Amino acid sequence: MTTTTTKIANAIEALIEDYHDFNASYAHEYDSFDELHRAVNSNTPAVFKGVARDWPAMRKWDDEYLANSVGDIEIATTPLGNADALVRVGDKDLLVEPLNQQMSMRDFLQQLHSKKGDVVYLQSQNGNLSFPEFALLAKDVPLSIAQMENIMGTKPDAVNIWIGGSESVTSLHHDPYENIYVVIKGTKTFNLFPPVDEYCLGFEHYQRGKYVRDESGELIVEGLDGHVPWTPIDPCLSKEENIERVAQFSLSRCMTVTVNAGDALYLPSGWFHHVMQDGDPCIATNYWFDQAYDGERYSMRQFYNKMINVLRE
Ligand SMILES: O=C(O)CCC(=O)C(=O)O
Repeated sequence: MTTTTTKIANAIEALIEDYHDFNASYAHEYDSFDELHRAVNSNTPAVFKGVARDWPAMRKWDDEYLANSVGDIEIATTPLGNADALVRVGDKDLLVEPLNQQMSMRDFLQQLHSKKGDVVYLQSQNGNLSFPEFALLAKDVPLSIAQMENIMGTKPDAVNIWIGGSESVTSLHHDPYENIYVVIKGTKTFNLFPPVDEYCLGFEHYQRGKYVRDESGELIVEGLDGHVPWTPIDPCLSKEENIERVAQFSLSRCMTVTVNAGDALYLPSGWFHHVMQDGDPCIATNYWFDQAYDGERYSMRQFYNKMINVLRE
């Protein structure tokens, strides 16, 4: 490192330390969305207890109702529950997308409960709750969160439904959305890192890949063109193991938040999240509101990202 890059690295490390000194390492809890503006203003995660308690979905969404209300759907299929995750192929890691398969809701639930063979996860992340195949389920949840609409001044960009089991884990990533994530059945556990910890996560460019079936029906990885930035950090490993992967990880601080059925998590834009689940099945809906681009936050994050890239060159 030159003197200048050492000075930049020192300044970034001081920034991370300051952030962790001034911010709680736990998510605040509230009883209603009336306090949502506090969390959104400070861009910090918060749990809203029992806010979905009276949603019809909470009492209606059992297997039989789901199977009778929904026809064919697109399901992410992987060998180990690792959709959009790094997979070692030969001597390198690829960022591998799941195989998307059409199946009926009934077959999907059966496969999910069997815990045998391929791991299936309804996680299409494309605003699926507004699609015709989910029209009946969409009547059982609000199609927006009024308090968030007031704060953001817009409707959600996407409303998604997620149905999975404990084998499925969502690897560490971040999104440009303000996220209201509501658990209907089961439990979700989020491992969260603030945007300032980007420096600690050691993003690198990985070749893209996808799961396909070979002639025997086995899921295998096929390489794709193009590379994407991704982090090798895996919160399921110990801190020491992650530090071996990225030395700067020692400066990071993980906030672990458990969200139970009937509760909602406000997951602020730009926060890195790794998600695990329990429940047979675990069901959630989430509301993605586009992040704000005015003010300083977005521009400062772009600048920070560029500074980190300078250190990597
Ligand atoms: O529930 C999950 O598995 C992932 C959720 C997620 O990544 C998101 O809401 O942005």
